[in-house]
Formats: sequence, C-alpha cells, structure tokens
Amino acid sequence: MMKAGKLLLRLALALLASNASARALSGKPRDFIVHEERALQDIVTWDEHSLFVHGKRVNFWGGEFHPFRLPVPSLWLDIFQKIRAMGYNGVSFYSAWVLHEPKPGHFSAKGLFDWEPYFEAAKQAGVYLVARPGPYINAEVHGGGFPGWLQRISGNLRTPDADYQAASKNYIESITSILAKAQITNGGPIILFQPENEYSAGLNNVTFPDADYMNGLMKQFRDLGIVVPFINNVAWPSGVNAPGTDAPVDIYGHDSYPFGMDCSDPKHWIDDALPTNWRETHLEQSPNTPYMIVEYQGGAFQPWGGDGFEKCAEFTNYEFERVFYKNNIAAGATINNFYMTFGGTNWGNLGHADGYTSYDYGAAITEERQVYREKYSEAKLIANFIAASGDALASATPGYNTTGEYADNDAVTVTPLIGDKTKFFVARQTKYNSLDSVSYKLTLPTSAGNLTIPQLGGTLSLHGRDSKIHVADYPVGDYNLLYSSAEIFTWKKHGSRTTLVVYGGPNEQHELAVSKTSGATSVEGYGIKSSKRNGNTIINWQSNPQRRVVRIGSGLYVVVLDRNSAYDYWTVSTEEGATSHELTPSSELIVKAGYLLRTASISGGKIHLIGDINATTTVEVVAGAHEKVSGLTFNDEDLKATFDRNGFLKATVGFSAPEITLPNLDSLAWRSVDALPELQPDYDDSAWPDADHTETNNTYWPLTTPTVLWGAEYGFHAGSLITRGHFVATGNESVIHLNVSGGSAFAFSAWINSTFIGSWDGSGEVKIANLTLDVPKLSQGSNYVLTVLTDHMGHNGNWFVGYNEMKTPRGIIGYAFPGHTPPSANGTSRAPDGIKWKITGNLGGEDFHSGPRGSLNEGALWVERNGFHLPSAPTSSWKENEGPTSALGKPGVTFYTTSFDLDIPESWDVPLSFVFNGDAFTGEGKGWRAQLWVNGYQFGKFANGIGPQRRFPVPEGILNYRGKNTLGVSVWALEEGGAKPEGFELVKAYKTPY
Ligand code: IPT
Repeated sequence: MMKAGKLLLRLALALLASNASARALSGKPRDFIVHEERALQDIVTWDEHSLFVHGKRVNFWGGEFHPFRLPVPSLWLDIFQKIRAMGYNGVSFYSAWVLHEPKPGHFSAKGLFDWEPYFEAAKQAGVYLVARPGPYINAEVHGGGFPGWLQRISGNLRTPDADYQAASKNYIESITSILAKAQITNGGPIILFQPENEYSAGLNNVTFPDADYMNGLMKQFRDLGIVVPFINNVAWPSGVNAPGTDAPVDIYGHDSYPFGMDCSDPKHWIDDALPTNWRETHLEQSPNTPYMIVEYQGGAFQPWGGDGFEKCAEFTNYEFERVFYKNNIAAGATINNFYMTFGGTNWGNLGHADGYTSYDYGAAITEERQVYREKYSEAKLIANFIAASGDALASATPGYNTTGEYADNDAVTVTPLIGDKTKFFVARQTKYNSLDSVSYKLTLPTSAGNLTIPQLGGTLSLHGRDSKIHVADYPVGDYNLLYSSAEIFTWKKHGSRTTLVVYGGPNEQHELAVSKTSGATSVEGYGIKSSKRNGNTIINWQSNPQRRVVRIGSGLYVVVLDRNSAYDYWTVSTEEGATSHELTPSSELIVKAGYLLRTASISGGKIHLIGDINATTTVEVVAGAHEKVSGLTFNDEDLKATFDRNGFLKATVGFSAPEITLPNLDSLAWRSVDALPELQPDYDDSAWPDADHTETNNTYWPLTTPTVLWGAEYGFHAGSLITRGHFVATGNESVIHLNVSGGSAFAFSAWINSTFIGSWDGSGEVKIANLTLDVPKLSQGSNYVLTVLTDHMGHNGNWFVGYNEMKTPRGIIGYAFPGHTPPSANGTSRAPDGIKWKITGNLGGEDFHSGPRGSLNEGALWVERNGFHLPSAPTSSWKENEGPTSALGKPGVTFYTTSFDLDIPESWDVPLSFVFNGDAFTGEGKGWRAQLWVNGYQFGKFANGIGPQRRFPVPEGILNYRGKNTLGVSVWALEEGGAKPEGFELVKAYKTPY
C-alpha cells in the first residue's frame, strides 16, 4: 500500500502542477461552486480555514456512528446525545447498499433500515450530519457495502464499466431521494456529502484515479438533488480528487489511522507515527479549502483471533487523543471526524469476513453505549475547547513545527496557529512517544509584548505522552485572556458574569493572565498566587484535585481544576436541537455532574437537567444559574438545591442501584432439534435450486468445477451455505479433495449420506481450506449424496479499485473426486461428471428480502430456513433438553430454543450480554462453534478456540427488558465424537473484556 501511495502522490502532484487555476485566497465565505460556476445553495460555504453554516464559522468536530450497527431506532437519540454531550457538533454516517437492495432493482428502507428516525434524532440532539452513502463504503461491512449479487457482473466494480453503472443506478437514485430531503437546505441535518469512499488506489491496470468515474458519480448525485458540498476521503494525503484535478470534489480531505489496527501491544507507540507534514501537503494539494480529516483513528477494527477491543481502546486511549487529536489541530484541521465514535455490533451477518460480531472498535462510546472509557472524557475536554474557541481557532493559520522558538527546551515542539488577534500554541514532546517528563518555559508573542511564562514562578511540564494547547490573546466574552498555559475547557457568558473553566494535569504548574483587570480574589479554595503587572492580572498555581475559583475584576470567574476533576464537567445547551451555528455562549450552561449529562432546559424558575448517574452525584451549575433561577431538577426529580456564595447552584442526586435478577440459563426449559435433517436418508432437497450454471460472470475467480457451486451465483450471501452433490458411485472412490471458501475463521463439515467424512475447524485468518477426506466404501451403481455445510463469514470488501476482491466466492470453489470423476483430457476438472448439485442458503435467497431483520440475518440451516429461530415458532413438540451445554455425541448441528422473562426496572440502562464458555483462544478452531439468536435477531457468531469474542452484548429493544424473550442457539459440533460446550450464560456486563 505504501508503494501505491507514493506513486499516487506523485501522480496527484503532477496533475496539480499541470493545472494553474487554483482559486484565490479569501477570508470571506465563498459561494458554493462546483463544475457549473454557480451557487447551488448558500447555507454551507467555506473558505481556506473552515466551513460556514448560515454564514457562521463552524469548526466541525464529529464522530462516526452507523445506525445499522444498532438495530434499535429508539436508541439512536441516546448515541447522538452522548456524542453531543462530548462537545462534538457532528456525526458522519455511511449507508450500506447491501442492506437496502438485497435483490437487484428492489430497494427498501423500512423499519430498522428507515433513515427518517436517524435524521430526526440527529436534529433533536443538535448535530450536523455528513452523509456517506457510497455506493462503496468499506466500513468492515459485508462486501464493503456491496450487495452479494455484484459477484454476478463481469465489470470492474467502482469504475465506469457499464454493468457496474447499471447495477448501482437504482441504489444511487433511491438512497439519494432519501438523503436529498434531509439536507440542511431542506431543513434537515445533512451539511456535507461524500460520494464514494477512500477512492485511493487502483490495481490491475484500471485507470486510477478515473475522472470519468468520479465526475459521473458526482453528476448522478447532483442531478438527483444533492446541493451541499461534496467531500472526499483519500486514505492518505495523496491529492486524489483535490481541487485542480480533473475530477475535483468541493472540499478535499483525507483519512488517517496513524496506529493501524494491531492492538496487541497497546502501550507501545512506534517511533515516528505522528504525522508532522500535513500542513505542507495541504498547502500543496488544496490550499483554498478547509483542512479536513474525514476519518481519524478513533479506535481500531479487529480480526478473528485478534486481541479484542479493550486492547484497542487502550491503544487509542486518552493519551493518544491528547497527542494525536491536538496534532490535527496543530495542522490546521477544522473538519475532523473520528472513526468510530460509537462502533456497535455486526449483528445478523452484516460484517465483512475479516471481523467478528462485535464492532466495538475500542471507541469512545462502547458497544453497550457506555461512556466510562477515559477516552470519552478526554475527547470531551478537547471538543469543548474547540467549541469554546469559535472563530478564533477556526480562522487561525497554522505555522511550522518549531523547537527553540517558543519553548526553551528542544525536547518540546511547539506549533503555532496565528489568528488576527488570538494565537494558539500546540506543545508536545519532540520525540512524540517519549515517556520522559520535560519542563519548559514559553515565550509568547502577546498584545502586551513577548512574555516568558510562567512569570510568577515554576515551569511548565509535559509528563510523558501529552500535548497541550496554550493560548495568547484569547477572547473570553468581553475579557482578553492575555495568555494561559492551563488548558481551556470552556467559557460562557451570562449577563454580567463570565465563567472560564481551565485545567491542568496532576501537580502541574500553570499560569494565566487577563488583560486590563483590577486583580484577582480567591473565592473558593486556596493556593493560587496572583499579581498585577502593567494593568494585567496574573494567577499562578499548582494543579491539585481541589477546585479553586478566582474572581478576576468584577465579573470573570475562573474555575481552576485538575484534569481528572474536569472530566466531570459538561457544557449543555438550554435549547433543544440547537446546532453549533445557533449556539451562543449564553445559551449554554456549565455543569459539574457525574457519569453523563444529556440536556438542559430552563422553565418555571428552575434548571431542568437530564442525565445518567452511576453513583450518588453532586450536581452543580457553575455557569448560567445565578440569574432568574432558583431551583434544580434532575431527571424530573426536584432537588434540594442551594446557591453557594459564588452563585453556584448545587444539589445531590441520590443513587441506589436496583436489584436485578437474571435467569440462570442452565435451569431454563430448553428444547432442541437436529438442525441438519439433510443428513437423513429420506431428506428431499428437490425444491432447492440446482447449482447447474456452467458459466459465470464472476471473472475474478476461475471456475474449476463443472458447474458453479458458490452461493452468490444463486443468490445466497450470508450466514452459511449447504451444497449437496447427488451421484451414482463407481465403487472406486476412496478420497475426495474439497476446496472451500468461507472467509476468515470459517468452518465446514462434509458427509456422504449420513456418514461424516470430515471438517475444517477454522483458523484465525484462514479464508479458504483445502482438505482431502477419506470416503467410506461405496457400492457401485448406488445413489449417494455428498452434503457440505460451510460458514459464510460475509463477503470481502473491495478497497483496491480493479482488484474486485469483493467477488471472492463463498462455498465450494474446487473439488476432485478420484475414482469417481476421471481427470479430463485437457487437465481441468470441468468436464461433466454426472454429479447433480443442489445449493441453499437463507430461505428464498434474494427473493426473501422483505423480512424485518433484513436479508443477511439468516443462513442455510434448516431451522433458519423454517423460521424456528423466530419468536413464537412451533417448537413445543421438540424434545426437552439441557440446552446448549448438552453433550453432542457426533458431528452435526443441534438447535436449542427456550424463552425467559426479564423484569428490568424502567429508566435503568442495564447492559446485558450472553457468554459462551469454552476453550482458551489460541486462534485455532476447536471442536465446535455456535450462533445466537435473540428474538429472531442473530446477535453472535462464536468460534470456539478462535475468538476473541465470547461475550455478546444484546441491546435493550432487541431484548425485551420487561417481558418475554425467545432465545435460539445453534451448536455445530465439528469433530468425530461430538462436542460439549462448557457454559452459556446471561450476564450483566460492564467493563469485562471481550
Ligand atoms: C477506512 C475506510 O474508509 C472505513 O470505511 C473503514 O474501513 C476504516 O478504514 C477502518 O475501520 S479504509 C483504510 C484503508 C484505512
């Protein structure tokens, strides 16, 4: 990839050099211009620094969140609120074509897949949206978003090839009619639109980048009514589709995952991973657009057999955010989006083959929608600073990375961002991953001349992996913060009072000064030094867990915190749905609360807060309560609230956790059934499709069998496949070679009639298995049937244009049956050999697209084809059983079902998970695997021995928290002698690794 990258970069630079028509710089909002030199709308505009929405600068700070990974629309607001509560003002989303058009020409976006509730929730929470509908999205989704039936076209995917263009037309038209209505120009939340995704590199001699392709795609979207600016996201700063190229988007951007996806050693930060030349590449590639990083590493995805998401969360933790996110700010990025901010779940087979059920991603918000990771709190501090810094930061110009210029210690690198008046100084360790503590003094150019700080004693410091943003001449309402070494969380102005909240790391020395003020008075706590010099008030302190409040002049309250205390502070708007262009420093409160603060409103003389707590919590409105307010409610409960002498309104919210009892799954009444009746002598598969195509359009994969035996050829794309070959024995058969493709960690098992002949148990990243299996003595002239059950782990993505990797088939891709099928004269095995093949996957294949759970939720198992995994299935005549931990005597699949009631009290958010206990994870498949259905939704695929996931969270809304639930588990025993799963449990899960 690096090689392709360099090549591309050169290409892109050459293209740029040949086109001298770069737009002139201007400090004013630029009218929206694409291709046709006319404005399509004037709500979302930009200059070289930032976006504007309705003429107001917006520093976009967003999180990626895919609604389809949380199949409970009523919970989408919860995620939006949690992202908004971090101080973020945006969310970026993909739409997955595969979920909307399971059968060519049949688009649907209903129920779980309806976009309206998502847009409604975004508006209610007050976030802008970035729409990224593909058609290609990658996203670790099945086929990278491509429906499986694209395997049946011969053209190159993501190119102007006619059959790809024809195939994508319906999706493009249908999804665009939905997205167009939700643009901000129509009162919706969408402000930016990304055609394609990471269109970054081509292979196999396709034209890349192909201007006809991108221009054609953009024209399609424009013709269908998309008027907001087009953006792109190349994988690295390569200049593809930048302004000046022959297929320019409006605002060029790129992605970056500086740590990659290997989370195995989370404390190890490799040398030189911090990008340091982005300002330069931006000036070369797109100097007239805001610097945009469409996807920045918010965690990492994980493969089967991988290290698990807790490690990824640690790898990309709060220190990573401090150093790397602030480095984006140093590069001048004013459109940032963090992938993922909430990952969610690859339920119902929606993931690509290389990932497992959880898509937690180690993101700031966990798969279970929890916000306990410190990276959530740290990101909140950074995002609030961005928001509070408004135009000053959004319009500042980044300078070079310097040593020895601002800091007096070369171990500290400082990157300035210079505005008309305000200056920002991003300081970090020169060796970015150093664990040393370094001290420095800063010399800052201020309106009061060059000042070396701290002036009142002590030195500044960076302890290990840290980065700080120091400011000079920073506007805080009507005050001028002459400088601050302490970082700013936020400031607000209400009437005559302005409140500034600053923080520093544990025990650090800090100093700030406010221009032209009459001195400082400590009004809470002690230990703050102050002085007046040249009419400016200076305060200097050492951070500690105790809060200090200093009044400067008559109306500026400075709240001095250490970082851990700052984590408990929130800014919250008192106007529902206010987006950042509508917010003013007086329409927001600053509140100290606990676990989460969602919303606020003021009415009846009271401030009403809505939030979540996980302990008895002191709630304190530190800004916005002193005027016209006398009381406080929290979650509609009236609190005994008192003002302290500084006008902070304070109350205690009591907490006592409810008793929650969960059923012991072992003691439930289970029933079971043999889930592979196909192995019985009288099983009739005559209604199954014949696998009889002798040719295929899938030119990506060479056909080596007499007929095509893979699933997509016949419309089966998910979960599992069963292929059956009927033949008359010659009596000379002794072995069969099977070459089967299922995707990473898949398994397969084979039988002749009811006789088991062998299994592939699966292994980490092994995607294709080649086995030679012994065949029992067959009698000449008798009829036999070979049955092969194989996992379908999802289709691959299609990242490289021209490579068409998505077309990798699933199912039997080759076989040889010596003694039965004589090798053909020309050496291939494609000559007809008399074997009559049948194939099935989910019931009806692509024709069964109307199920409320979408087209991917079910695979080929008889119980799935017949709906026995659904609630109210007629299973009462099945034999009673001990459930999934029963010993299975032989290879095969058994399906277990039961039901149970839950009675979780309302208004408590209680994450629940199912756990499969089995062997330690070595990356090698061992003996058995299982699938889990909860009320019909497939919510887990467990591979014993491979892992790394054994705990499978299931959200409320899929689980009925107050009433009946139907549970289904299929256990596939892979080996002679059968299997015995160790345990299966329902647990309250919180902070348990998975
Ligand atoms: C980038 C994709 O755009 C995104 O969809 C997702 O797959 C992400 O990576 C990783 O989670 S592509 C990549 C080459 C960085």
